[in-house]
Amino acid sequence: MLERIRDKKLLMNIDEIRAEYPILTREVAGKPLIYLDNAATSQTPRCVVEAIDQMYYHYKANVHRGVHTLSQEATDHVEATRELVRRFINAGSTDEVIFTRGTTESINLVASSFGEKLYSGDEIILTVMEHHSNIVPWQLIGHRKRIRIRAVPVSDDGQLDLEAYEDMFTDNTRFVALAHVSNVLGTVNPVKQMIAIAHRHGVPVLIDGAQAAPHVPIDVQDLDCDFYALSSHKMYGPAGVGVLYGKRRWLESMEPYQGGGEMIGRVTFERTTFADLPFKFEAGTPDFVGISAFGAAIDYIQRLGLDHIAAHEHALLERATDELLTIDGMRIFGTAPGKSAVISFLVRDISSYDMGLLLDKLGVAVRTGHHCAQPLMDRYGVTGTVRASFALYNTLDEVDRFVAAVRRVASMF
Ligand code: C6P
Repeated sequence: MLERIRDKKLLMNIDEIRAEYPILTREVAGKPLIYLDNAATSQTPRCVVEAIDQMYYHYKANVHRGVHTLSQEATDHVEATRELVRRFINAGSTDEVIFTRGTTESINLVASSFGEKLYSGDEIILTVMEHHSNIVPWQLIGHRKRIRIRAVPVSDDGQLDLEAYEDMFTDNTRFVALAHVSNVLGTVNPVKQMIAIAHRHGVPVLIDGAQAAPHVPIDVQDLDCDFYALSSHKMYGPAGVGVLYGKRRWLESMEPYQGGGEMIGRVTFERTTFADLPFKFEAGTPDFVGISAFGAAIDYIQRLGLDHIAAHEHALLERATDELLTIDGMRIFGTAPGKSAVISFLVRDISSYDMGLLLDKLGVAVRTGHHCAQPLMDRYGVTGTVRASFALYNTLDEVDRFVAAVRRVASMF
Protein backbone atom coordinates (compact mmCIF):
# COMPACT_ATOMS: atom_id res chain seq x y z
CA MET A 1 0.00 0.00 0.00
CA LEU A 2 2.72 2.45 1.00
CA GLU A 3 4.61 1.85 -2.21
CA ARG A 4 1.48 2.30 -4.22
CA ILE A 5 0.65 5.58 -2.50
CA ARG A 6 4.06 6.76 -3.56
CA ASP A 7 3.21 5.91 -7.16
CA LYS A 8 2.02 9.18 -8.70
CA LYS A 9 -0.39 7.44 -11.07
CA LEU A 10 -2.31 5.96 -8.18
CA LEU A 11 -1.77 8.96 -6.02
CA MET A 12 -5.40 9.76 -5.42
CA ASN A 13 -6.84 6.31 -6.04
CA ILE A 14 -9.58 7.06 -3.63
CA ASP A 15 -10.73 3.46 -3.16
CA GLU A 16 -7.32 2.40 -1.99
CA ILE A 17 -7.05 5.40 0.28
CA ARG A 18 -10.49 4.78 1.77
CA ALA A 19 -9.63 1.14 2.41
CA GLU A 20 -7.14 2.42 4.98
CA TYR A 21 -9.99 3.88 7.05
CA PRO A 22 -12.29 1.10 8.33
CA ILE A 23 -14.55 3.70 9.98
CA LEU A 24 -15.58 4.98 6.54
CA THR A 25 -17.42 1.70 5.89
CA ARG A 26 -19.70 2.31 8.88
CA GLU A 27 -23.38 2.96 8.61
CA VAL A 28 -25.16 5.65 10.58
CA ALA A 29 -28.95 5.50 10.90
CA GLY A 30 -28.90 2.66 8.38
CA LYS A 31 -27.16 4.82 5.77
CA PRO A 32 -23.52 4.77 4.61
CA LEU A 33 -21.58 7.28 6.70
CA ILE A 34 -20.52 10.47 4.93
CA TYR A 35 -17.99 11.99 7.29
CA LEU A 36 -17.73 15.74 6.72
CA ASP A 37 -16.58 16.88 10.15
CA ASN A 38 -12.89 16.76 9.38
CA ALA A 39 -12.16 20.24 10.68
CA ALA A 40 -13.24 19.01 14.11
CA THR A 41 -11.12 15.89 13.81
CA SER A 42 -9.97 13.81 10.88
CA GLN A 43 -10.17 10.03 10.75
CA THR A 44 -7.09 7.90 11.30
CA PRO A 45 -5.55 5.59 8.68
CA ARG A 46 -4.46 2.06 9.47
CA CYS A 47 -0.75 2.95 9.36
CA VAL A 48 -1.23 5.38 12.26
CA VAL A 49 -3.36 2.96 14.29
CA GLU A 50 -0.74 0.29 13.63
CA ALA A 51 1.98 2.64 14.87
CA ILE A 52 0.01 2.99 18.13
CA ASP A 53 -0.29 -0.81 18.38
CA GLN A 54 3.41 -1.26 17.71
CA MET A 55 4.32 1.14 20.49
CA TYR A 56 2.09 -0.65 22.99
CA TYR A 57 3.10 -4.13 21.87
CA HIS A 58 6.84 -3.64 21.54
CA TYR A 59 8.19 -0.28 22.74
CA LYS A 60 6.22 0.97 25.73
CA ALA A 61 8.58 2.57 28.20
CA ASN A 62 8.96 6.02 29.66
CA VAL A 63 11.08 8.33 27.55
CA HIS A 64 14.23 10.35 28.28
CA ARG A 65 14.55 8.54 31.62
CA GLY A 66 15.91 5.03 31.32
CA VAL A 67 19.22 3.60 30.25
CA HIS A 68 17.43 0.37 29.43
CA THR A 69 16.83 -0.60 25.82
CA LEU A 70 13.06 -0.15 25.79
CA SER A 71 13.31 3.37 27.16
CA GLN A 72 15.94 4.28 24.63
CA GLU A 73 13.86 2.87 21.78
CA ALA A 74 10.73 4.71 22.92
CA THR A 75 12.81 7.88 23.19
CA ASP A 76 14.12 7.32 19.67
CA HIS A 77 10.53 7.10 18.35
CA VAL A 78 9.55 10.36 20.04
CA GLU A 79 12.66 12.15 18.86
CA ALA A 80 12.18 10.78 15.35
CA THR A 81 8.74 12.42 15.30
CA ARG A 82 10.28 15.66 16.53
CA GLU A 83 12.60 15.57 13.52
CA LEU A 84 9.66 14.77 11.19
CA VAL A 85 7.76 17.76 12.60
CA ARG A 86 10.82 19.94 12.22
CA ARG A 87 11.02 19.05 8.55
CA PHE A 88 7.24 19.28 8.06
CA ILE A 89 7.20 22.90 9.24
CA ASN A 90 10.82 23.63 8.22
CA ALA A 91 11.94 24.72 11.68
CA GLY A 92 15.64 25.45 12.00
CA SER A 93 16.15 23.07 14.91
CA THR A 94 14.34 20.35 16.87
CA ASP A 95 15.07 22.49 19.95
CA GLU A 96 12.31 24.76 18.67
CA VAL A 97 9.72 21.95 18.42
CA ILE A 98 7.82 21.40 21.67
CA PHE A 99 5.27 18.63 22.11
CA THR A 100 2.03 19.63 23.78
CA ARG A 101 -1.46 18.13 24.05
CA GLY A 102 -2.73 20.19 21.11
CA THR A 103 -3.12 23.65 19.65
CA THR A 104 -5.06 24.78 22.71
CA GLU A 105 -2.25 23.86 25.06
CA SER A 106 0.36 25.34 22.72
CA ILE A 107 -1.42 28.70 22.75
CA ASN A 108 -1.96 28.55 26.52
CA LEU A 109 1.75 27.88 26.92
CA VAL A 110 2.64 31.03 25.00
CA ALA A 111 -0.08 33.14 26.63
CA SER A 112 1.11 32.09 30.08
CA SER A 113 4.86 32.16 29.55
CA PHE A 114 5.21 35.01 27.09
CA GLY A 115 2.38 36.69 28.99
CA GLU A 116 4.76 37.11 31.94
CA LYS A 117 6.54 39.70 29.80
CA LEU A 118 3.36 41.80 29.47
CA TYR A 119 2.31 44.68 31.68
CA SER A 120 -0.72 46.82 32.40
CA GLY A 121 -1.54 49.01 29.40
CA ASP A 122 0.05 46.66 26.87
CA GLU A 123 -2.01 45.64 23.85
CA ILE A 124 -2.48 42.37 21.99
CA ILE A 125 -3.96 42.08 18.52
CA LEU A 126 -6.19 39.10 17.66
CA THR A 127 -8.78 38.80 14.89
CA VAL A 128 -12.56 38.48 14.91
CA MET A 129 -12.30 35.05 13.26
CA GLU A 130 -10.26 33.44 16.05
CA HIS A 131 -11.23 30.15 17.63
CA HIS A 132 -11.89 30.47 21.37
CA SER A 133 -8.53 28.70 21.89
CA ASN A 134 -6.85 31.82 20.54
CA ILE A 135 -9.01 34.26 22.50
CA VAL A 136 -9.61 32.91 25.98
CA PRO A 137 -5.95 32.21 26.93
CA TRP A 138 -5.17 35.85 26.08
CA GLN A 139 -8.14 37.06 28.08
CA LEU A 140 -7.04 35.04 31.09
CA ILE A 141 -3.65 36.72 31.13
CA GLY A 142 -5.17 39.98 29.86
CA HIS A 143 -7.59 40.34 32.76
CA ARG A 144 -4.91 39.53 35.29
CA LYS A 145 -2.51 42.06 33.85
CA ARG A 146 -4.95 44.67 32.53
CA ILE A 147 -3.90 44.15 28.94
CA ARG A 148 -6.05 45.49 26.14
CA ILE A 149 -7.17 43.01 23.49
CA ARG A 150 -8.04 44.31 20.04
CA ALA A 151 -9.52 42.29 17.16
CA VAL A 152 -8.96 42.81 13.43
CA PRO A 153 -12.35 43.06 11.68
CA VAL A 154 -13.56 40.58 9.06
CA SER A 155 -15.22 41.58 5.78
CA ASP A 156 -18.55 40.16 4.57
CA ASP A 157 -16.78 37.57 2.42
CA GLY A 158 -14.56 36.49 5.30
CA GLN A 159 -11.28 38.34 4.80
CA LEU A 160 -9.30 40.24 7.38
CA ASP A 161 -9.18 44.01 7.00
CA LEU A 162 -5.44 44.57 6.57
CA GLU A 163 -5.69 48.36 6.66
CA ALA A 164 -7.48 48.21 9.99
CA TYR A 165 -4.85 45.71 11.16
CA GLU A 166 -2.00 48.04 10.30
CA ASP A 167 -3.76 50.95 12.00
CA MET A 168 -4.13 48.95 15.22
CA PHE A 169 -0.44 49.02 16.04
CA THR A 170 0.48 51.52 18.73
CA ASP A 171 3.53 52.01 20.91
CA ASN A 172 1.83 49.66 23.37
CA THR A 173 1.30 46.70 21.00
CA ARG A 174 3.24 43.72 22.32
CA PHE A 175 1.86 40.66 20.58
CA VAL A 176 -0.21 39.42 17.63
CA ALA A 177 -1.97 36.03 17.53
CA LEU A 178 -4.04 34.90 14.56
CA ALA A 179 -5.32 31.87 12.69
CA HIS A 180 -3.57 30.71 9.54
CA VAL A 181 -6.88 29.22 8.32
CA SER A 182 -10.31 29.98 9.78
CA ASN A 183 -12.16 26.91 11.09
CA VAL A 184 -15.49 28.47 10.08
CA LEU A 185 -14.84 30.46 6.92
CA GLY A 186 -11.96 28.49 5.47
CA THR A 187 -10.17 31.76 4.76
CA VAL A 188 -6.43 31.31 4.34
CA ASN A 189 -5.12 34.47 5.93
CA PRO A 190 -2.13 36.34 4.43
CA VAL A 191 -0.09 35.48 7.48
CA LYS A 192 3.31 36.11 5.92
CA GLN A 193 2.31 39.67 5.08
CA MET A 194 0.72 40.16 8.49
CA ILE A 195 3.81 38.86 10.27
CA ALA A 196 5.99 41.25 8.25
CA ILE A 197 3.74 44.16 9.26
CA ALA A 198 3.93 43.16 12.93
CA HIS A 199 7.69 42.78 12.76
CA ARG A 200 8.00 46.29 11.28
CA HIS A 201 6.48 47.40 14.57
CA GLY A 202 8.80 45.11 16.54
CA VAL A 203 5.92 42.84 17.58
CA PRO A 204 6.15 39.01 17.66
CA VAL A 205 3.41 36.84 16.14
CA LEU A 206 1.82 33.50 17.00
CA ILE A 207 0.07 31.62 14.22
CA ASP A 208 -2.73 29.20 15.14
CA GLY A 209 -2.18 26.54 12.50
CA ALA A 210 -4.78 24.02 13.70
CA GLN A 211 -6.75 24.24 10.46
CA ALA A 212 -3.79 24.88 8.19
CA ALA A 213 -1.49 21.98 8.98
CA PRO A 214 -3.60 19.27 7.25
CA HIS A 215 -4.07 21.37 4.10
CA VAL A 216 -1.42 24.05 3.58
CA PRO A 217 2.38 23.68 3.36
CA ILE A 218 3.98 25.34 6.37
CA ASP A 219 7.42 26.90 6.40
CA VAL A 220 7.94 28.67 9.70
CA GLN A 221 11.26 30.15 8.59
CA ASP A 222 9.77 31.56 5.40
CA LEU A 223 6.75 32.90 7.30
CA ASP A 224 9.16 34.21 9.93
CA CYS A 225 6.52 33.56 12.59
CA ASP A 226 7.63 33.64 16.20
CA PHE A 227 5.33 30.81 17.29
CA TYR A 228 3.24 28.26 15.39
CA ALA A 229 0.68 25.87 16.95
CA LEU A 230 -0.91 22.72 15.51
CA SER A 231 -2.83 19.57 16.52
CA SER A 232 -2.12 15.98 15.47
CA HIS A 233 -5.74 14.82 15.53
CA LYS A 234 -6.69 17.13 12.65
CA MET A 235 -3.79 15.71 10.63
CA TYR A 236 -4.84 12.04 10.53
CA GLY A 237 -2.88 11.51 13.74
CA PRO A 238 -3.93 10.55 17.26
CA ALA A 239 -5.72 12.91 19.65
CA GLY A 240 -3.92 14.41 22.62
CA VAL A 241 -0.77 15.47 20.77
CA GLY A 242 0.15 18.89 19.47
CA VAL A 243 3.12 21.03 18.64
CA LEU A 244 4.34 24.44 19.55
CA TYR A 245 7.06 25.81 17.35
CA GLY A 246 8.86 28.79 18.86
CA LYS A 247 11.87 30.78 17.81
CA ARG A 248 14.78 29.82 20.01
CA ARG A 249 15.38 33.31 21.33
CA TRP A 250 11.81 33.62 22.57
CA LEU A 251 11.71 30.15 24.07
CA GLU A 252 15.01 30.74 25.84
CA SER A 253 13.73 34.00 27.28
CA MET A 254 10.45 32.52 28.56
CA GLU A 255 9.78 30.90 31.93
CA PRO A 256 8.49 27.29 31.82
CA TYR A 257 4.74 26.86 31.51
CA GLN A 258 4.53 23.89 33.87
CA GLY A 259 6.93 22.37 36.38
CA GLY A 260 7.67 18.70 36.90
CA GLY A 261 9.87 15.84 35.87
CA GLU A 262 12.22 16.05 32.92
CA MET A 263 12.05 19.82 32.52
CA ILE A 264 14.72 20.47 35.13
CA GLY A 265 18.48 20.76 35.27
CA ARG A 266 18.95 20.58 39.07
CA VAL A 267 16.38 20.79 41.85
CA THR A 268 16.98 21.81 45.45
CA PHE A 269 14.47 23.31 47.86
CA GLU A 270 16.19 26.65 47.41
CA ARG A 271 16.30 26.78 43.65
CA THR A 272 15.65 24.87 40.43
CA THR A 273 17.47 25.22 37.16
CA PHE A 274 15.75 24.16 33.97
CA ALA A 275 16.59 21.73 31.20
CA ASP A 276 17.64 22.95 27.78
CA LEU A 277 15.14 23.38 24.97
CA PRO A 278 12.82 21.81 24.09
CA PHE A 279 12.53 19.83 27.34
CA LYS A 280 12.19 22.95 29.48
CA PHE A 281 8.59 23.16 28.21
CA GLU A 282 7.78 19.44 28.39
CA ALA A 283 7.08 18.74 32.05
CA GLY A 284 5.99 15.25 33.01
CA THR A 285 5.63 12.08 30.98
CA PRO A 286 4.55 13.01 27.46
CA ASP A 287 2.09 11.01 25.38
CA PHE A 288 4.98 9.05 23.92
CA VAL A 289 2.67 6.60 22.15
CA GLY A 290 0.65 9.37 20.54
CA ILE A 291 3.72 11.35 19.61
CA SER A 292 5.30 8.30 17.96
CA ALA A 293 2.12 7.62 16.00
CA PHE A 294 1.91 11.28 15.02
CA GLY A 295 5.17 10.64 13.20
CA ALA A 296 3.39 7.98 11.14
CA ALA A 297 0.66 10.51 10.31
CA ILE A 298 3.15 13.11 9.12
CA ASP A 299 4.87 10.47 7.05
CA TYR A 300 1.49 9.50 5.58
CA ILE A 301 0.62 13.10 4.62
CA GLN A 302 4.02 13.59 3.07
CA ARG A 303 3.81 10.40 1.06
CA LEU A 304 0.47 11.50 -0.39
CA GLY A 305 1.74 15.03 -0.86
CA LEU A 306 0.07 18.11 0.62
CA ASP A 307 -0.25 19.67 -2.84
CA HIS A 308 -2.16 16.63 -4.15
CA ILE A 309 -4.33 16.53 -1.03
CA ALA A 310 -5.11 20.24 -1.39
CA ALA A 311 -5.98 19.85 -5.09
CA HIS A 312 -8.34 16.96 -4.33
CA GLU A 313 -10.02 18.83 -1.48
CA HIS A 314 -10.34 21.91 -3.64
CA ALA A 315 -12.23 19.91 -6.28
CA LEU A 316 -14.62 18.70 -3.56
CA LEU A 317 -15.05 22.24 -2.27
CA GLU A 318 -15.83 23.64 -5.71
CA ARG A 319 -18.40 20.98 -6.49
CA ALA A 320 -20.05 21.29 -3.07
CA THR A 321 -20.17 25.09 -3.28
CA ASP A 322 -21.65 25.14 -6.79
CA GLU A 323 -24.26 22.53 -5.93
CA LEU A 324 -25.23 23.95 -2.54
CA LEU A 325 -25.81 27.35 -4.13
CA THR A 326 -28.56 25.83 -6.27
CA ILE A 327 -30.61 25.26 -3.08
CA ASP A 328 -33.19 27.95 -2.45
CA GLY A 329 -32.27 30.21 0.48
CA MET A 330 -28.68 28.94 0.73
CA ARG A 331 -26.28 31.32 2.47
CA ILE A 332 -22.58 30.45 2.56
CA PHE A 333 -20.35 32.14 5.15
CA GLY A 334 -16.83 32.66 3.87
CA THR A 335 -16.21 33.08 0.16
CA ALA A 336 -12.65 34.42 0.16
CA PRO A 337 -10.56 33.47 -2.87
CA GLY A 338 -8.31 30.46 -2.29
CA LYS A 339 -10.25 29.35 0.77
CA SER A 340 -9.65 25.97 2.37
CA ALA A 341 -12.11 23.05 2.03
CA VAL A 342 -14.63 24.18 4.63
CA ILE A 343 -18.19 25.34 3.90
CA SER A 344 -20.27 27.01 6.57
CA PHE A 345 -23.85 27.61 5.59
CA LEU A 346 -27.45 28.17 6.61
CA VAL A 347 -30.58 27.51 4.59
CA ARG A 348 -33.29 30.14 5.07
CA ASP A 349 -34.11 30.25 8.80
CA ILE A 350 -33.57 26.55 9.44
CA SER A 351 -31.47 26.29 12.60
CA SER A 352 -28.05 24.72 12.25
CA TYR A 353 -29.01 22.29 15.00
CA ASP A 354 -32.10 21.03 13.15
CA MET A 355 -30.17 20.74 9.90
CA GLY A 356 -27.33 18.83 11.60
CA LEU A 357 -29.67 16.46 13.39
CA LEU A 358 -31.61 15.63 10.23
CA LEU A 359 -28.45 15.26 8.15
CA ASP A 360 -27.24 12.76 10.73
CA LYS A 361 -30.40 10.73 10.13
CA LEU A 362 -29.30 10.60 6.49
CA GLY A 363 -25.82 9.41 7.45
CA VAL A 364 -24.08 12.78 7.02
CA ALA A 365 -21.80 13.98 9.83
CA VAL A 366 -21.35 17.76 9.87
CA ARG A 367 -20.65 20.18 12.67
CA THR A 368 -23.29 22.64 13.81
CA GLY A 369 -23.38 25.60 16.18
CA HIS A 370 -20.86 28.32 16.90
CA HIS A 371 -17.74 26.24 16.13
CA CYS A 372 -15.97 27.75 19.16
CA ALA A 373 -15.95 31.08 17.33
CA GLN A 374 -18.72 33.10 18.97
CA PRO A 375 -17.29 36.55 18.16
CA LEU A 376 -17.33 35.53 14.48
CA MET A 377 -20.94 34.36 14.80
CA ASP A 378 -21.77 37.74 16.34
CA ARG A 379 -20.04 39.43 13.40
CA TYR A 380 -22.42 37.70 10.98
CA GLY A 381 -25.44 38.09 13.27
CA VAL A 382 -26.08 34.35 13.64
CA THR A 383 -25.88 31.96 16.57
CA GLY A 384 -24.47 29.11 14.54
CA THR A 385 -23.94 27.60 11.12
CA VAL A 386 -23.77 24.15 9.58
CA ARG A 387 -20.20 23.29 8.63
CA ALA A 388 -19.06 20.66 6.15
CA SER A 389 -15.31 20.16 6.03
CA PHE A 390 -13.49 17.86 3.63
CA ALA A 391 -10.48 15.57 3.88
CA LEU A 392 -8.37 13.58 1.48
CA TYR A 393 -10.63 10.49 1.67
CA ASN A 394 -13.89 12.27 0.77
CA THR A 395 -15.27 11.71 -2.72
CA LEU A 396 -17.26 13.65 -5.31
CA ASP A 397 -19.97 11.04 -4.91
CA GLU A 398 -20.14 11.85 -1.20
CA VAL A 399 -20.37 15.53 -2.06
CA ASP A 400 -23.35 14.82 -4.33
CA ARG A 401 -25.08 12.72 -1.68
CA PHE A 402 -24.39 15.37 0.93
CA VAL A 403 -25.93 18.11 -1.23
CA ALA A 404 -28.93 15.88 -1.97
CA ALA A 405 -29.34 15.35 1.77
CA VAL A 406 -29.22 19.09 2.46
CA ARG A 407 -31.78 19.65 -0.29
CA ARG A 408 -34.02 17.00 1.21
CA VAL A 409 -33.80 18.44 4.73
CA ALA A 410 -34.45 21.94 3.38
CA SER A 411 -37.62 20.69 1.68
CA MET A 412 -38.94 19.42 5.02
CA PHE A 413 -39.27 22.96 6.39
N1 C6P B 1 -11.36 23.41 16.13
C1 C6P B 1 -13.42 22.69 15.12
O1 C6P B 1 -14.38 21.92 15.03
P1 C6P B 1 -7.48 21.60 19.72
O2 C6P B 1 -8.84 21.35 20.27
O3 C6P B 1 -6.54 22.11 20.75
O4 C6P B 1 -6.91 20.46 18.95
O5 C6P B 1 -7.63 22.76 18.61
C2 C6P B 1 -8.22 23.97 18.96
C3 C6P B 1 -8.38 24.83 17.78
C4 C6P B 1 -7.62 25.97 17.66
N2 C6P B 1 -7.69 26.76 16.58
C5 C6P B 1 -8.50 26.48 15.56
C6 C6P B 1 -8.51 27.38 14.36
C7 C6P B 1 -9.31 25.35 15.60
O6 C6P B 1 -10.13 25.08 14.57
C8 C6P B 1 -9.27 24.51 16.74
C9 C6P B 1 -10.16 23.32 16.86
C10 C6P B 1 -12.28 22.31 16.05
O7 C6P B 1 -13.35 23.74 14.51
C11 C6P B 1 -12.77 21.82 17.37
S1 C6P B 1 -13.52 23.06 18.32
